[in-house]
Amino acid sequence: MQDSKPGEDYVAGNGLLDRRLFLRAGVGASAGLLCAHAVGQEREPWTRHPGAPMADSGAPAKHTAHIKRLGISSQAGTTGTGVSRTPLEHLDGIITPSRLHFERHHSGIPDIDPARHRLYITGLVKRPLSFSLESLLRYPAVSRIQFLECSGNSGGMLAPEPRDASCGELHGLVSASEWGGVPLSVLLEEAGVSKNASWVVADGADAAMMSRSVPLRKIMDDAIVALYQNGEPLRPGNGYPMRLFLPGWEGNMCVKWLRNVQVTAAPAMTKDETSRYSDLADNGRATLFSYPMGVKSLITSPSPGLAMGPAGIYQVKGLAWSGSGRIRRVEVSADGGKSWADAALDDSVLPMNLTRFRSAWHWNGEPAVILSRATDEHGEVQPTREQVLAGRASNSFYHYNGIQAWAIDRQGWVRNVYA
Ligand SMILES: Nc1nc2c(c(=O)[nH]1)N[C@H]1C(S)=C(S)[C@@H](COP(=O)(O)O)O[C@H]1N2
Ligand SMILES: [Mo]
Repeated sequence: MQDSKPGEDYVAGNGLLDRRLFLRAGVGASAGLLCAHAVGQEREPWTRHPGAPMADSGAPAKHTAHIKRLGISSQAGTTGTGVSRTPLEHLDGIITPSRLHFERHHSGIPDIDPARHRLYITGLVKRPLSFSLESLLRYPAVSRIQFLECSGNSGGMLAPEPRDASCGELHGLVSASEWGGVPLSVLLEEAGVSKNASWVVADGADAAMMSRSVPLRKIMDDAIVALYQNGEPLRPGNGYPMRLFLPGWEGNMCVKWLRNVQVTAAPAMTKDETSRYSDLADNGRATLFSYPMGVKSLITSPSPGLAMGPAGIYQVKGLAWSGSGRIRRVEVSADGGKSWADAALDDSVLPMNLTRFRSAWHWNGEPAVILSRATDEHGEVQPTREQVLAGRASNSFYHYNGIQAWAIDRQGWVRNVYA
């Protein structure tokens, strides 16, 4: 790319550059990307004395203390009945550090004694069984990196006027972890599932005793009783000592503090599946169960709260995911959706996981609207906000996966807009 100017690499309107731009050697010098300064000669004070001792647990750098869960809110009169969100705009890669995984509790975090906790398998089985944590640790296990998304994530995008909020505040009810544990099929096979069984009802050991019905097909396909998250035992807020994990399916079915799996012939219509999570249509009908989360993407940077610097070359990066499989493609637009260019996907494109995408953009310092649009391996394309809202009842709330637009003004401030 000797001597070439950014203009020669434009692949879509308003300065979008070839996605491979950042991968080429010498891009810094040739594309005017240099932000580095000349090498200093002075020896810094922290190089003059021995550093701090070891610690028995790691902690983030004190200078990154602003990177914390966002928008923590609890129902009036409670402290643990609500949500905390992942600060998506401050993270890179595809794994959410466990300390920043979003939380959604219907009645706080139970203080479970792992020695007393049991997982029961009951109902339409030949041998009802119970498992301690210790016994589960002896079963064959698997681990996979997969996302978890609350079906209420991005519900704020239904507001008639665009909310003035950050990427994490709007969309931070999604996180991804390496989940490790025992396939539930292994435990059910040991219990011996009866022929007339086709559902299970899973419930948790919290005060809400959250319970959901899950089709047996999904359970036998890829459900796990998760014991590990990012290599360590689950954190209490995410289900310690064990939770149900259903890859790609709405978060509320991934019952935390899993206590009972009752095998049944039909869904139980529990309070947690009749009072919530149905999708209401404007013709008065409802889709009772929507399980896999839709194909979705977001630009995490630039995004509100991360002000731009001077005009020049920027990395546009974000996340894309689909509850039905792998992400095949992510396109980015810098002209409000008039033209699009393919983003580069990081190496790890895993089924039912967050995929990191990146693009290069030459911002000319003028107002711009940037968007991303994902397509999954089945050809499902992320809908626009308008398409998501079409046919929905005005009080319908769950499963929002519309295209997100961020507007950038001349000062470099970024805000949420409806494009
Ligand atoms: N027992 C129990 N399981 C639960 C919940 C709960 O309140 N109690 N919340 C559900 C909801 S609505 C979501 S979105 C996910 C959130 O999981 P996390 O807190 O680990 O992010 O857990 C689900 N499992
Ligand atoms: Mo949820």
